[in-house]
Amino acid sequence: MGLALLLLIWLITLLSTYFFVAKTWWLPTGAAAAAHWIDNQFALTFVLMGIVFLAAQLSLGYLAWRYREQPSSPPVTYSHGNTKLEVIWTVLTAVLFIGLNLMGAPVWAHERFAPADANAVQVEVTGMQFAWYFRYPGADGKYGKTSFKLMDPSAGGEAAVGLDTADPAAKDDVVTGTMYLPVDREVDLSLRAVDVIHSFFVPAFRFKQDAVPGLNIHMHFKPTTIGEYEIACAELCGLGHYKMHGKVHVVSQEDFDKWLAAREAEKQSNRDPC
Ligand SMILES: [Cu+2]
Repeated sequence: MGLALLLLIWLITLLSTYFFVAKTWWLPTGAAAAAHWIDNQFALTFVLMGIVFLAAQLSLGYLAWRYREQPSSPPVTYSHGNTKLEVIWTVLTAVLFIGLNLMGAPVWAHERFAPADANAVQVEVTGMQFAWYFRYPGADGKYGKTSFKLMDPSAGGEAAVGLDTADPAAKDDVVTGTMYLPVDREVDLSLRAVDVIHSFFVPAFRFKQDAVPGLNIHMHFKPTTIGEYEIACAELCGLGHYKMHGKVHVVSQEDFDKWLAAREAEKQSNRDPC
């Protein structure tokens, strides 16, 4: 029985370690400026935790076999444990976790607390059950007013985000269902939610942030590779959560300007039918 336990524990341990080493299920290639920092931190965390995991599970298997019941085994006695060992592994664990946190904090804080580049492109992202909308402030660089009283998710587009069309600053705001971003330019993101908490997650950018009703959360990041990437909602937000995804197209500055101008023209022609 002791031997069977040892083999079973070692088998589970080595099999689960294999999937991490072989990277069977892994992150997509990083496509944002902070991706390599986050990947390095991720790898370091996995290696350190992997060593602890292997050492703990392999010893567990060994000890289950080493102290198996035998005809010569003495009667069981109560053991208090070893205070010194407990103190040592608690301190080591604390050093490991606090150390990893301190190492990761600068990148995390930079995206949130440092201001975005002066030439950053402004995009507002609004999450609602179960879609994402993206708003660009237009030529004036100013977002028009929005109001929760005007929000009508069933109408989609501008009405869904509650745009106040009477506000002059709203006249050139463009609201779309697909996100376009210029490559190698920082994105000054404003995150909002209409109904419940959603989470804006772009795995390729290593970017994830909750969108909370009543809050306007500012963050920034910089896409570095032209391509098409998936946006997912990473917060269980209701029955349709599984289909709450979108696309972000990272294109050249020229293509971005063309795309935005076309959306702007589309909006103006819808507004003044003649
Ligand atoms: Cu959601």
